[in-house]
Amino acid sequence: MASLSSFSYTERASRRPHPVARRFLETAETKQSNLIISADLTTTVELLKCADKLGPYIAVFKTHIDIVVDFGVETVRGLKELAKKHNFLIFEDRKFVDIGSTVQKQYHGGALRISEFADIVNMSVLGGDGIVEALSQVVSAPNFSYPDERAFILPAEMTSRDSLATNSYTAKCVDLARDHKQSVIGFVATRSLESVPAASSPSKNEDFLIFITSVNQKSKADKLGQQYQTPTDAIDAGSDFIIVRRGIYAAEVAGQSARAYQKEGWAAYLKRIGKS
Ligand code: 6AU
Repeated sequence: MASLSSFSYTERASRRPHPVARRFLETAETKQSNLIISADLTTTVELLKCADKLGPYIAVFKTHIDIVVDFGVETVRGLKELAKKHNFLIFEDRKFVDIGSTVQKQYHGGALRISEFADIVNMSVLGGDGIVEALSQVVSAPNFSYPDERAFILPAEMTSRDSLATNSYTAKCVDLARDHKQSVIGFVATRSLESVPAASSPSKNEDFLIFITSVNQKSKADKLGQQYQTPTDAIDAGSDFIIVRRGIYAAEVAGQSARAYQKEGWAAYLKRIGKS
């Protein structure tokens, strides 16, 4: 994978990556934010309140839509309106993991209406490449039509202690992404995946986005095996977007905390591209 982490988001966007990747890069640059808030909230009111309050500081709003107890039309409408109002993208952290024909129904047209509101959603490739193929087919079908294109990312590593998503699994994710670059735009990982010994070689203009989760300014771990790194360490490790949940919620004033994460993530990015 060619190293593009020393280029600015704008430069990378201009190299004609996948249209969804381009929107992520352009949004980050416009908002001077590589911050993703992980909104693990369980009611529509809480979810929308969080999106409205933290919207100004973030590039992306990450949902776990299957934990919203009163999910419905209003949830989807509210998320879409707020995404427009604050110019952020939506990442549904659904981690699909079933056979192809099942995930097609879970993603498009199911009760959670994921294809309707999520710019990206992630999937685990535990069952092989059928899942990637299945979801790629959905978004490239002629009758699949939304104003903006959709794409997928692969959790290639996990931040929990003793994760099994390592070595050959991580390498397989890179190979699958290369085989499906018309729909896969990046990885959830703990670092840049450039040095992963994949079976395939990087293509010329390859630019997969790296989303590093489990980012926290103060904590190093939780009691259930979660392991953290700071925003600066995450960006230095090759992250394009940092995902934060408890680091922001745990603060007394979530808006101020989100601003602090935004600032640290952006400063680390400017340093990485040699502009600070
Ligand atoms: O900052 P936290 O620990 O409160 O929350 C981290 C968020 C949660 C997890 O479901 C998610 O990031 N996550 C993921 C994702 C985004 O796929 C992968 C992973 O390896 N670790 C992890 O925590 O919403």
